[in-house]
Amino acid sequence: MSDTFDPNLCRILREAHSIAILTGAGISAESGVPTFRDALTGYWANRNPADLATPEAFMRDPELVSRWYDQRRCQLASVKPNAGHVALAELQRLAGAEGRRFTLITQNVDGLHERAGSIGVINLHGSLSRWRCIRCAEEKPEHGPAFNEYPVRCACGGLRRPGVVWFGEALPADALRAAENASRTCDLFLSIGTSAVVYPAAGLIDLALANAARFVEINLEPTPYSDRADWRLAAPAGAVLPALISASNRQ
Ligand code: BJW
Ligand code: ZN
Repeated sequence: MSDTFDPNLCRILREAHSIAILTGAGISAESGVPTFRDALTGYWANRNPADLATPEAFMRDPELVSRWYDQRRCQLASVKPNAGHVALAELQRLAGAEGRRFTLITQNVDGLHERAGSIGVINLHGSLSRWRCIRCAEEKPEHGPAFNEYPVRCACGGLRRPGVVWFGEALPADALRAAENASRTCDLFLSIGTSAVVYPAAGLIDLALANAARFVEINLEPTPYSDRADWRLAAPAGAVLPALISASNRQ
Protein backbone atom coordinates (compact mmCIF):
# COMPACT_ATOMS: atom_id res chain seq x y z
CA MET A 1 0.00 0.00 0.00
CA SER A 2 2.97 2.36 0.68
CA ASP A 3 3.69 2.68 -3.06
CA THR A 4 0.31 4.28 -3.54
CA PHE A 5 1.01 7.40 -1.45
CA ASP A 6 1.92 10.72 -3.00
CA PRO A 7 5.44 11.62 -1.78
CA ASN A 8 4.21 15.18 -1.11
CA LEU A 9 1.62 13.83 1.34
CA CYS A 10 4.31 11.78 3.12
CA ARG A 11 6.57 14.85 3.36
CA ILE A 12 3.78 17.05 4.72
CA LEU A 13 2.82 14.44 7.31
CA ARG A 14 6.45 14.24 8.42
CA GLU A 15 7.10 18.00 8.43
CA ALA A 16 3.81 19.58 9.57
CA HIS A 17 4.33 21.77 12.64
CA SER A 18 0.82 21.30 13.94
CA ILE A 19 -1.41 18.34 13.11
CA ALA A 20 -5.11 18.22 14.02
CA ILE A 21 -7.14 15.06 13.46
CA LEU A 22 -10.90 14.55 13.60
CA THR A 23 -12.13 10.99 13.84
CA GLY A 24 -15.58 9.47 13.58
CA ALA A 25 -17.27 6.10 13.83
CA GLY A 26 -15.50 4.77 10.71
CA ILE A 27 -12.20 4.45 12.56
CA SER A 28 -13.80 2.03 15.03
CA ALA A 29 -15.69 0.05 12.38
CA GLU A 30 -12.79 -2.39 11.95
CA SER A 31 -12.93 -3.02 15.72
CA GLY A 32 -16.51 -4.19 15.28
CA VAL A 33 -18.24 -1.07 16.60
CA PRO A 34 -21.11 -0.15 14.23
CA THR A 35 -21.13 3.26 12.56
CA PHE A 36 -24.29 5.37 12.71
CA ARG A 37 -25.26 5.92 9.11
CA ASP A 38 -24.20 2.78 7.25
CA ALA A 39 -27.32 1.74 5.34
CA LEU A 40 -27.09 -1.91 6.42
CA THR A 41 -25.07 -2.15 9.62
CA GLY A 42 -25.29 1.35 11.14
CA TYR A 43 -27.08 2.09 14.43
CA TRP A 44 -29.58 4.20 12.53
CA ALA A 45 -30.16 1.62 9.77
CA ASN A 46 -33.28 0.35 11.52
CA ARG A 47 -33.71 2.94 14.27
CA ASN A 48 -34.76 6.56 14.36
CA PRO A 49 -32.20 8.82 16.07
CA ALA A 50 -35.09 10.97 17.29
CA ASP A 51 -36.25 8.00 19.40
CA LEU A 52 -32.86 7.39 21.03
CA ALA A 53 -30.35 10.22 20.70
CA THR A 54 -32.21 13.27 21.99
CA PRO A 55 -32.99 14.51 25.51
CA GLU A 56 -36.69 14.44 24.57
CA ALA A 57 -36.47 10.72 23.72
CA PHE A 58 -34.84 10.05 27.09
CA MET A 59 -37.54 11.92 29.00
CA ARG A 60 -40.27 10.17 26.98
CA ASP A 61 -38.90 6.64 27.44
CA PRO A 62 -35.90 6.53 29.81
CA GLU A 63 -36.11 2.73 30.06
CA LEU A 64 -35.74 2.17 26.30
CA VAL A 65 -32.99 4.77 25.89
CA SER A 66 -30.88 3.74 28.89
CA ARG A 67 -31.19 0.04 28.01
CA TRP A 68 -29.97 0.73 24.45
CA TYR A 69 -27.01 2.81 25.62
CA ASP A 70 -26.12 0.28 28.30
CA GLN A 71 -26.04 -2.51 25.69
CA ARG A 72 -23.64 -0.42 23.65
CA ARG A 73 -21.54 0.30 26.76
CA CYS A 74 -21.31 -3.42 27.59
CA GLN A 75 -20.29 -4.27 23.99
CA LEU A 76 -17.17 -2.14 24.46
CA ALA A 77 -15.75 -4.79 26.79
CA SER A 78 -15.54 -7.21 23.87
CA VAL A 79 -13.88 -4.91 21.30
CA LYS A 80 -10.28 -3.78 20.98
CA PRO A 81 -8.52 -0.82 19.36
CA ASN A 82 -7.53 -1.63 15.77
CA ALA A 83 -4.44 -0.80 13.73
CA GLY A 84 -5.88 2.64 12.86
CA HIS A 85 -6.19 3.67 16.52
CA VAL A 86 -2.72 2.29 17.25
CA ALA A 87 -1.19 4.15 14.28
CA LEU A 88 -2.59 7.48 15.51
CA ALA A 89 -1.13 6.87 18.98
CA GLU A 90 2.21 6.15 17.30
CA LEU A 91 1.96 9.30 15.18
CA GLN A 92 1.36 11.30 18.37
CA ARG A 93 4.55 9.82 19.91
CA LEU A 94 6.62 10.55 16.79
CA ALA A 95 5.32 14.10 16.44
CA GLY A 96 5.71 14.80 20.17
CA ALA A 97 9.33 13.55 20.15
CA GLU A 98 10.08 16.14 17.46
CA GLY A 99 8.29 18.95 19.32
CA ARG A 100 5.48 19.10 16.77
CA ARG A 101 1.95 19.87 17.94
CA PHE A 102 -0.59 17.06 17.67
CA THR A 103 -4.27 17.18 18.61
CA LEU A 104 -6.61 14.23 18.34
CA ILE A 105 -10.28 15.19 18.33
CA THR A 106 -12.90 12.46 18.26
CA GLN A 107 -16.66 12.33 17.92
CA ASN A 108 -16.55 8.73 19.14
CA VAL A 109 -17.81 7.76 22.58
CA ASP A 110 -16.11 4.35 22.70
CA GLY A 111 -12.80 5.24 24.41
CA LEU A 112 -10.79 3.21 21.86
CA HIS A 113 -8.28 5.99 21.14
CA GLU A 114 -7.33 6.15 24.83
CA ARG A 115 -7.12 2.36 25.02
CA ALA A 116 -4.71 2.44 22.02
CA GLY A 117 -2.43 4.82 23.95
CA SER A 118 -3.47 8.25 22.64
CA ILE A 119 -3.08 10.99 25.22
CA GLY A 120 -5.15 14.14 25.72
CA VAL A 121 -7.89 13.04 23.32
CA ILE A 122 -10.62 15.66 22.91
CA ASN A 123 -13.93 13.83 23.27
CA LEU A 124 -16.42 16.13 21.56
CA HIS A 125 -19.46 13.89 22.09
CA GLY A 126 -18.67 12.60 25.58
CA SER A 127 -18.33 8.97 26.66
CA LEU A 128 -20.52 5.88 26.81
CA SER A 129 -18.68 4.85 29.97
CA ARG A 130 -19.56 7.84 32.12
CA TRP A 131 -23.11 8.19 33.43
CA ARG A 132 -24.59 11.13 35.31
CA CYS A 133 -27.65 11.90 37.36
CA ILE A 134 -29.98 14.43 35.80
CA ARG A 135 -31.10 15.55 39.29
CA CYS A 136 -27.90 15.92 41.39
CA ALA A 137 -25.41 15.87 38.45
CA GLU A 138 -23.19 13.24 40.08
CA GLU A 139 -21.13 11.66 37.28
CA LYS A 140 -18.95 8.58 37.49
CA PRO A 141 -17.26 6.03 35.26
CA GLU A 142 -19.08 2.75 34.64
CA HIS A 143 -16.91 -0.14 33.47
CA GLY A 144 -18.76 -3.02 35.11
CA PRO A 145 -21.47 -5.39 33.88
CA ALA A 146 -24.90 -4.30 32.71
CA PHE A 147 -27.03 -2.33 35.16
CA ASN A 148 -29.61 -4.37 37.07
CA GLU A 149 -32.60 -2.29 36.13
CA TYR A 150 -33.75 0.33 33.67
CA PRO A 151 -34.11 3.21 33.87
CA VAL A 152 -30.93 3.54 35.92
CA ARG A 153 -31.36 5.43 39.19
CA CYS A 154 -28.96 7.50 41.30
CA ALA A 155 -28.87 7.16 45.10
CA CYS A 156 -30.72 10.50 45.22
CA GLY A 157 -33.59 8.93 43.26
CA GLY A 158 -32.90 10.87 40.07
CA LEU A 159 -32.53 9.26 36.63
CA ARG A 160 -29.02 8.51 35.40
CA ARG A 161 -28.17 9.01 31.73
CA PRO A 162 -25.17 8.19 29.55
CA GLY A 163 -22.57 10.95 29.36
CA VAL A 164 -22.91 11.39 25.60
CA VAL A 165 -24.00 14.48 23.67
CA TRP A 166 -27.41 14.11 22.09
CA PHE A 167 -28.86 16.15 19.23
CA GLY A 168 -29.83 19.61 20.42
CA GLU A 169 -27.41 19.52 23.35
CA ALA A 170 -24.34 21.70 23.70
CA LEU A 171 -20.95 20.05 23.33
CA PRO A 172 -18.66 20.25 26.40
CA ALA A 173 -17.44 23.86 26.22
CA ASP A 174 -13.77 23.19 27.06
CA ALA A 175 -13.53 20.36 24.55
CA LEU A 176 -15.11 22.39 21.77
CA ARG A 177 -12.90 25.41 22.49
CA ALA A 178 -9.74 23.28 22.43
CA ALA A 179 -10.85 21.54 19.22
CA GLU A 180 -11.60 24.87 17.54
CA ASN A 181 -8.24 26.34 18.56
CA ALA A 182 -6.34 23.32 17.27
CA SER A 183 -8.27 23.31 13.98
CA ARG A 184 -7.86 27.04 13.44
CA THR A 185 -4.09 26.94 13.99
CA CYS A 186 -3.01 23.64 12.43
CA ASP A 187 -1.12 23.34 9.14
CA LEU A 188 -2.35 19.79 8.50
CA PHE A 189 -5.88 18.51 9.22
CA LEU A 190 -6.97 14.89 8.79
CA SER A 191 -10.61 13.86 8.80
CA ILE A 192 -10.85 10.11 9.33
CA GLY A 193 -13.93 7.87 9.20
CA THR A 194 -16.54 10.56 9.65
CA SER A 195 -19.47 11.38 7.36
CA ALA A 196 -18.85 15.05 8.34
CA VAL A 197 -22.54 15.89 8.52
CA VAL A 198 -22.89 16.58 12.25
CA TYR A 199 -22.11 20.06 13.52
CA PRO A 200 -20.27 21.70 15.17
CA ALA A 201 -17.76 18.83 14.70
CA ALA A 202 -17.79 19.00 10.88
CA GLY A 203 -17.31 22.77 11.09
CA LEU A 204 -13.79 22.13 12.43
CA ILE A 205 -12.84 21.24 8.86
CA ASP A 206 -14.05 24.68 7.74
CA LEU A 207 -11.89 26.31 10.42
CA ALA A 208 -8.81 24.42 9.23
CA LEU A 209 -9.49 25.21 5.56
CA ALA A 210 -10.03 28.89 6.36
CA ASN A 211 -6.51 28.93 7.77
CA ALA A 212 -5.14 27.28 4.59
CA ALA A 213 -4.26 24.01 6.33
CA ARG A 214 -3.62 21.06 4.05
CA PHE A 215 -6.61 18.72 4.29
CA VAL A 216 -6.57 14.92 4.08
CA GLU A 217 -9.74 12.83 4.12
CA ILE A 218 -9.62 9.11 4.86
CA ASN A 219 -13.03 7.56 4.23
CA LEU A 220 -14.50 4.68 2.27
CA GLU A 221 -17.18 7.01 0.89
CA PRO A 222 -17.22 10.63 -0.27
CA THR A 223 -18.42 13.29 2.18
CA PRO A 224 -19.62 16.89 1.73
CA TYR A 225 -15.97 17.96 2.24
CA SER A 226 -14.34 15.54 -0.22
CA ASP A 227 -14.09 18.07 -3.04
CA ARG A 228 -11.98 20.32 -0.84
CA ALA A 229 -9.50 17.61 0.19
CA ASP A 230 -5.88 17.95 -0.95
CA TRP A 231 -5.69 14.17 -0.63
CA ARG A 232 -8.57 11.73 -0.40
CA LEU A 233 -7.73 8.18 0.60
CA ALA A 234 -10.71 5.92 -0.06
CA ALA A 235 -9.54 2.89 1.93
CA PRO A 236 -10.18 1.40 5.37
CA ALA A 237 -8.56 3.55 8.08
CA GLY A 238 -7.11 0.47 9.80
CA ALA A 239 -5.11 -0.36 6.67
CA VAL A 240 -4.28 3.09 5.35
CA LEU A 241 -3.08 4.76 8.57
CA PRO A 242 -0.27 2.34 9.50
CA ALA A 243 0.87 2.22 5.86
CA LEU A 244 0.80 6.02 5.48
CA ILE A 245 2.71 6.65 8.70
CA SER A 246 5.32 4.05 7.91
CA ALA A 247 5.72 5.33 4.31
CA SER A 248 6.12 8.85 5.63
CA ASN A 249 8.83 7.77 8.10
CA ARG A 250 10.77 5.86 5.46
CA GLN A 251 11.14 8.88 3.16
C1 BJW B 1 -14.86 4.27 7.19
C2 BJW B 1 -14.68 2.96 7.54
C3 BJW B 1 -13.38 2.53 7.59
C4 BJW B 1 -16.74 3.29 7.60
N1 BJW B 1 -12.39 3.36 7.30
N2 BJW B 1 -13.87 5.09 6.90
C5 BJW B 1 -25.50 23.29 11.44
C6 BJW B 1 -26.18 22.85 10.33
C7 BJW B 1 -27.17 21.87 10.44
C8 BJW B 1 -27.52 21.33 11.68
C9 BJW B 1 -26.84 21.77 12.79
C10 BJW B 1 -25.86 22.74 12.67
N3 BJW B 1 -25.33 22.98 13.90
C11 BJW B 1 -25.97 22.15 14.80
C12 BJW B 1 -26.90 21.44 14.15
C13 BJW B 1 -27.81 20.42 14.75
C14 BJW B 1 -27.15 19.07 15.00
C15 BJW B 1 -26.65 18.56 13.66
O1 BJW B 1 -25.48 18.58 13.33
N4 BJW B 1 -27.55 18.02 12.86
C16 BJW B 1 -27.20 17.49 11.54
C17 BJW B 1 -27.14 15.96 11.57
C18 BJW B 1 -28.24 17.96 10.55
N5 BJW B 1 -26.08 19.18 15.98
C19 BJW B 1 -26.35 19.12 17.28
O2 BJW B 1 -27.48 19.01 17.71
C20 BJW B 1 -25.17 19.23 18.21
N6 BJW B 1 -25.46 20.19 19.23
C21 BJW B 1 -25.55 21.48 18.97
O3 BJW B 1 -25.34 21.97 17.89
O4 BJW B 1 -25.91 22.23 20.07
C22 BJW B 1 -26.14 23.62 19.93
C23 BJW B 1 -26.43 24.14 21.30
C24 BJW B 1 -25.67 25.19 21.80
C25 BJW B 1 -25.95 25.68 23.08
C26 BJW B 1 -26.97 25.11 23.85
C27 BJW B 1 -27.70 24.05 23.37
C28 BJW B 1 -27.44 23.57 22.08
C29 BJW B 1 -24.95 17.92 18.96
C30 BJW B 1 -24.56 16.80 18.06
C31 BJW B 1 -24.43 15.51 18.86
C32 BJW B 1 -24.26 14.30 17.97
N7 BJW B 1 -24.47 13.12 18.73
C33 BJW B 1 -24.30 11.83 18.09
C34 BJW B 1 -24.85 10.74 19.04
C35 BJW B 1 -23.91 10.58 20.24
C36 BJW B 1 -24.46 9.57 21.20
C37 BJW B 1 -24.46 8.17 20.65
O5 BJW B 1 -23.36 7.60 20.49
O6 BJW B 1 -25.54 7.64 20.38
O7 BJW B 1 -22.93 11.62 17.79
S1 BJW B 1 -25.09 11.69 16.48
C38 BJW B 1 -23.87 10.64 15.79
O8 BJW B 1 -23.28 11.33 14.65
C39 BJW B 1 -22.75 10.52 16.86
C40 BJW B 1 -21.50 10.72 16.02
O9 BJW B 1 -20.43 11.16 16.84
C41 BJW B 1 -21.94 11.73 14.97
C42 BJW B 1 -21.09 11.71 13.74
O10 BJW B 1 -21.18 10.48 13.08
P1 BJW B 1 -19.88 9.84 12.42
O11 BJW B 1 -18.89 9.51 13.46
O12 BJW B 1 -19.44 10.69 11.30
O13 BJW B 1 -20.45 8.43 11.90
P2 BJW B 1 -21.25 8.11 10.55
O14 BJW B 1 -21.89 6.80 10.72
O15 BJW B 1 -22.11 9.23 10.14
O16 BJW B 1 -20.09 8.02 9.45
C43 BJW B 1 -19.09 7.01 9.45
C44 BJW B 1 -18.19 7.26 8.28
O17 BJW B 1 -17.11 6.34 8.33
C45 BJW B 1 -18.87 7.08 6.92
O18 BJW B 1 -18.60 8.23 6.13
C46 BJW B 1 -18.20 5.83 6.34
O19 BJW B 1 -18.03 5.91 4.93
C47 BJW B 1 -16.88 5.83 7.03
N8 BJW B 1 -16.28 4.53 7.23
N9 BJW B 1 -15.97 2.41 7.79
C48 BJW B 1 -12.72 4.64 6.94
N10 BJW B 1 -13.12 1.24 7.93
ZN1 ZN C 1 -28.48 12.01 41.86
